[in-house]
Amino acid sequence: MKRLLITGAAGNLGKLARARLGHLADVLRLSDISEMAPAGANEEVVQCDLSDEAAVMELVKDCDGILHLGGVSVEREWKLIEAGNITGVYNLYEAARAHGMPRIFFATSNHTIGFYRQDQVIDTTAPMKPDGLYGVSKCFGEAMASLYHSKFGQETALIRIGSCFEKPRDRRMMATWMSPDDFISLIECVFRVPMLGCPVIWGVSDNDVGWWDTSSAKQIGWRPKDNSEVYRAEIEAASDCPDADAPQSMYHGGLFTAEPIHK
Ligand code: NAI
Ligand code: 15L
Repeated sequence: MKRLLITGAAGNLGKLARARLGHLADVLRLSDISEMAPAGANEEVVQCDLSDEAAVMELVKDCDGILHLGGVSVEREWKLIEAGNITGVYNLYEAARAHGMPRIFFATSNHTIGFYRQDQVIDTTAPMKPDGLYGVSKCFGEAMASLYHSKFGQETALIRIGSCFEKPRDRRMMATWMSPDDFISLIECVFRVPMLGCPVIWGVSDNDVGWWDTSSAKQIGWRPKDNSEVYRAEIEAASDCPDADAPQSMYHGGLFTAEPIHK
């Protein structure tokens, strides 16, 4: 494609995508509310608050694909979540509609379903059970994608990311971890598959343990290759096993389920 927009480019996954996705487009347009490293070859850097409707309209212009990673990524006070993940998502979808409906990779989250218990295996049709306001905002994003697909034909991959870090960081992430390499190959599949539609796909590696039926990934030809099991000894040596009734042992969303409503 000619131009791929990456929102959230100053964030953890945005920096990774910037470093590794140059081959997907002639130009990467990088955007965030925070400062980013200056533009390199074949890059454009546009600082922009997703809640600024006019700025987002301009940002999306001339883009053929959108890797939407921007927004609040953890539990925070409502005002911040509303700006980035509610108003921001509305602005993004409206801008996409006005500018030829570029395909969207939408970084949604396991926190849309965080209150399922870890003894329950679910697929993407399970009713949402968000574990906080952040999770609720991602449910909103999934609903917006569904609406714009049904009404206008806008294509979105709703990627419910588990935990995408260099390595799993605790025992829960043995089930939720997605490796950086698997994340990159997932983005490649989303932008290369001829027909996308609006599928929900778990963003998780090929871990031995897991709570999500990952079969929907097949429809875009994505096969994760990594497995958290190689880190088990390291993870188990680093901390005691939490009690069976601790949130991180009980729920898919782990400690997010125990967060207060932040004011
Ligand atoms: P991050 O917090 O490092 O990056 C998010 C970026 O969005 C930040 O650079 C921030 O400045 C920017 N942002 C926040 N509010 C904004 C606004 N109003 N306007 C413009 N930019 C704004 O998060 P990370 O880890 O890179 O995650 C990327 C995406 O993936 C997020 O949407 C997150 O919810 C989602 N995700 C990530 C997971 C992970 O394991 N890293 C797990 C599940 C979902
Ligand atoms: C998320 O949605 C967060 O963005 C990320 O920081 C992790 O905490 C992840 O979920 C997780 O559940 O481990």
